[in-house]
Amino acid sequence: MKSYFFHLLLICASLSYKWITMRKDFDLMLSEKSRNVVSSYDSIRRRSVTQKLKLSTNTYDDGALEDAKNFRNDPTTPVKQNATLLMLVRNWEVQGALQSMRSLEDRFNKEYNYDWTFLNDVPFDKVFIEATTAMASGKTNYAVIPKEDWDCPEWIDQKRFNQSLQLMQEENIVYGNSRSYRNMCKFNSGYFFRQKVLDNYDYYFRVEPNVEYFCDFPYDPFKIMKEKNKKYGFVIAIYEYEDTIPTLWESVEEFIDIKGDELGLDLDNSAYDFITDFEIYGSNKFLIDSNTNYNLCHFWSNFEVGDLNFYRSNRYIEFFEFLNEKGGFYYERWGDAPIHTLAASILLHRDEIIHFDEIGYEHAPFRTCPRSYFMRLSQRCQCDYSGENNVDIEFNSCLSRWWKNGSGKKFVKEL
Ligand SMILES: Nc1nc2c(ncn2[C@@H]2O[C@H](COP(=O)(O)OP(=O)(O)O)[C@@H](O)[C@H]2O)c(=O)[nH]1
Ligand SMILES: *[C@@H]1O[C@H](CO)[C@@H](O)[C@H](O)[C@H]1NC(C)=O
Ligand SMILES: *[C@@H]1O[C@H](CO)[C@@H](O)[C@H](O)[C@H]1NC(C)=O
Ligand SMILES: *[C@@H]1O[C@H](CO)[C@@H](O)[C@H](O)[C@H]1NC(C)=O
Ligand SMILES: [Mg+2]
Repeated sequence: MKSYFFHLLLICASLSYKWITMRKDFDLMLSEKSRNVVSSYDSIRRRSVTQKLKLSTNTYDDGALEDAKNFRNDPTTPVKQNATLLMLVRNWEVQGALQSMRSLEDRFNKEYNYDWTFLNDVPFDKVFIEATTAMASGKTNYAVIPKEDWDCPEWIDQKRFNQSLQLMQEENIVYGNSRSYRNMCKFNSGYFFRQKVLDNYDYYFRVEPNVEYFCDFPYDPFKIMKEKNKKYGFVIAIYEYEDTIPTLWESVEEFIDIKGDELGLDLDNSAYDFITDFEIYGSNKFLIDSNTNYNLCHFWSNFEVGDLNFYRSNRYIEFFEFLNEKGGFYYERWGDAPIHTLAASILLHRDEIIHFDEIGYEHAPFRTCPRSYFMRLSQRCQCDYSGENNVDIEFNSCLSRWWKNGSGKKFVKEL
């Protein structure tokens, strides 16, 4: 009994000795590892290339603001494109607007100082104007939308409209009972680009309240649009709720039949296959619940960078007016996301649409965060790339369809 106890003691002692030495090796290993990390990422930090300050609004250094001013006057400050950041927003959303601005300014615009343009169906109040002007690094524009570009048109049958609101409410369709949401969707589909305040610009970058940009922008998206001749840029593509657009696709097919030749549409070189391909592939066996030949894929338009001249074109205006006359913005609840997507996929060459792979972004409930470890480090990303809210390769994302049928990833097409 005694020797058994003694043995046990010995075993314990030797085990804890072993544990202590292991622990010591581990610490050594760790510090060596972290030393390696420190030096191997020096190139990413670009300390030797640029001395410029990483200004963030939570800085405690008063002097930082002075340095930032110097940086802005630096003659090497990047060239600006003919573009504006654009937000349609309500006065009471001011905090959400500031949150989005803070994020985009720090991650991108503080180096470029692009103008901000704010649109509203009622006049902006003083609090909104002062707070957003203070937050912006560039000039700010505020414009009120004319009633005829916003309100429900007179030719809409109010009785039928009322019934539709009622029915969609009963079916629990998101914003199904909202009149103003319909005005907003119609405005964003057919009128935003006709606002006088935008006449001075070629490109817009749509921003919504309460969104977040997770990474430093590695480039100016406007410059990419201009130099690569892109007309529409997106980051997230998902499936639309069919209940909001029951007759949209048949209207689009009718438009193609009636106007296609006259407008010289070239569906073979467009992204038509992106919106009509139903093939299930990869590991995501997602059954698309569509009753038409439209697979319901749409670019999530709360983020978009676009060429205003595309919307101003005869093609787009004809497309919009044709659909508007159907009344679906009110009798159904057509969103601007499927409208922009269908237009871009039918009216443009597929190479004129770009997926901005490097931009981390969130509009609840979905986000996109770069999967590449290197990219996340080099762009100082702060986002969780795992989990199902990072939609890119989840079942409800259309991104793999874009890779396959857009101008996207070649290797997927070669499978
Ligand atoms: N001025 C104004 N902006 C609106 C109105 N309704 C929506 N918006 C804006 O339109 C965009 C989309 O609306 P939001 O409520 O975010 O819809 P969701 O993103 O589809 O859930 C946001 O930028 C809103 O601020 C409205 O009645 N008036
Ligand atoms: C539609 O509904 C509104 C508000 O509920 C009501 O004021 C209006 O009279 C209704 N119009 C018709 C034609 O039913
Ligand atoms: C910017 O774009 C608008 C609209 O296309 C155009 O009228 C204007 O001349 C452009 N400005 C510059 C400086 O190129
Ligand atoms: C789209 O994808 C389908 C299915 O993989 C393929 O047959 C078709 O050729 C693709 N179209 C384009 C334009 O890439
Ligand atoms: Mg929103």
